[in-house]
Amino acid sequence: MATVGASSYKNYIAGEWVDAAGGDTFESISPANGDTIGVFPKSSAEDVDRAVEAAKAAYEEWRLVPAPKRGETLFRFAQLLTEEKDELAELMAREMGKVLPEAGGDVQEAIDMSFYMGGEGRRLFGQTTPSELRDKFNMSVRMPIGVVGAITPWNFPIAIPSWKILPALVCGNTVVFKPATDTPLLGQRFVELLTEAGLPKGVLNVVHGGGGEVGERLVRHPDVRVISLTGSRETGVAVLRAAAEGLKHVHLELGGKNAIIVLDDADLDLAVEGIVWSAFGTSGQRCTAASRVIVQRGAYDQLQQKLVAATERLRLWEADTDVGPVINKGALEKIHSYTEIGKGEGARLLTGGEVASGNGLDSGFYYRPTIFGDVDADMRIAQEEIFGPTTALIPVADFDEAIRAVNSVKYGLSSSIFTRDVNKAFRAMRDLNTGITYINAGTIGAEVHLPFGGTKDTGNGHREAGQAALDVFTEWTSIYVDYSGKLQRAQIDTEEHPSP
Ligand code: UN1
Repeated sequence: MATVGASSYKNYIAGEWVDAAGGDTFESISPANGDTIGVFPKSSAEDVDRAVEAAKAAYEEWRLVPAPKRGETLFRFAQLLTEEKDELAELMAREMGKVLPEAGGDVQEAIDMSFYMGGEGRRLFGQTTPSELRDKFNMSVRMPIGVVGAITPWNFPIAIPSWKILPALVCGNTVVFKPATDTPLLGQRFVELLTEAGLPKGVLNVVHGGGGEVGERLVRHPDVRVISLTGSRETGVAVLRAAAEGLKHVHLELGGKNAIIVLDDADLDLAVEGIVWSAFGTSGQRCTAASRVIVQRGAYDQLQQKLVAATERLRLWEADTDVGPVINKGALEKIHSYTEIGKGEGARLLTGGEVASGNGLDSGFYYRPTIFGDVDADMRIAQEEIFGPTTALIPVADFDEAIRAVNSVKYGLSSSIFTRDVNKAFRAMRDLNTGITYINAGTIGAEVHLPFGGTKDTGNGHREAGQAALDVFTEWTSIYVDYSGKLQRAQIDTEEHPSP
């Protein structure tokens, strides 16, 4: 694997690559082997202020570019991403630790989003509707809002920026982007390619650095009208509080504690494949990862045995890796602390439960795929987000208890049910309180043209992706055109009902 070398990178503000005003830097480290990927500006409020000023100035022109033309920039971006897909996937494997096929999927998601949102440039539909008065025309039109602050996580370092930045741009907003400090080079490449696709100066700016300085200032800056954040519940609450005084639009995509239900009548081999993919794909570091498996007692023993066997076949070392490292040392420690918590709560550790070493893994942050059995639905390992390759098997008596268990957590992102009973499948679609539900598939793998997001503490009622994303990045203007040539007062000068 080629080494990137510790090159230095800069912020991108008003079309110029610039160092942080304070001159501080931080390093991006590969979770696979500890290599330094690059050195990045550790920015402060001053850098954010400059970027917001640039975005604010660029907005006045960008909002007037016809939306289909804004969309064409996204089509070019999709093309560039396609050309660079392999290079980006390899970089992602190094900087974030995702295994190559999944890294390719992450980039593909951004390509799909770019085509989808590029097409929105020719839709952005509003409504026309009859007036209650004669010779009057009514319509509602989507309008851009202004400067958007996009704060993105490291787990989908190309896909998630695309979910926020592309709809923001096609709607006519300008953007200040703060990529995660664990994946700044991927954020940088994202901005370079989008710039190459033809964005005017100032329309997209990137400011590297931590949430405490860069994120905090973005959220509080009076000229930032919209904040879109994917992160933890705690960060989401802090952002909402900080944004309250400025009455900003805040879109939050937060935690998950997603569950797969396996009923007695399920195809168990299919269920096992779905669980392995959902629990251990991306080393369990997806908001949609399945960290609970709720199994009807009749299937429990067989499912447990098949699942443990399939999990123990997963490979962690370099060639043909199935499961990559977790993002950093802190994550490794947190994941292991939950193993201790699970043991302490009386759950049965069936496999894993330790840091993986040997085979060249010691210089990275690898954790063995971990399964707990005989877990109660109210244990901490079944309630709290772990964000690692750990899942909990929860035995239940029947369908109703399974639904209650899924809904017993504070989050509501993704859920799934394996059953051959169509009636139960439809009841599950109605009764599972999550923003995403799968039937006979795992909990991961959302497609870009459907709304993405969750209920309860997973967010604050918004969705990204699909048409729903447009609601985050536009405001409605209702327009009334009176062509009667006289004053017509709504609700007063309307006609009587014609008599029958
Ligand atoms: C996330 O983990 O924040 O549904 C996003 C999926 C992906 C997106 C996950 N397409 O698994």
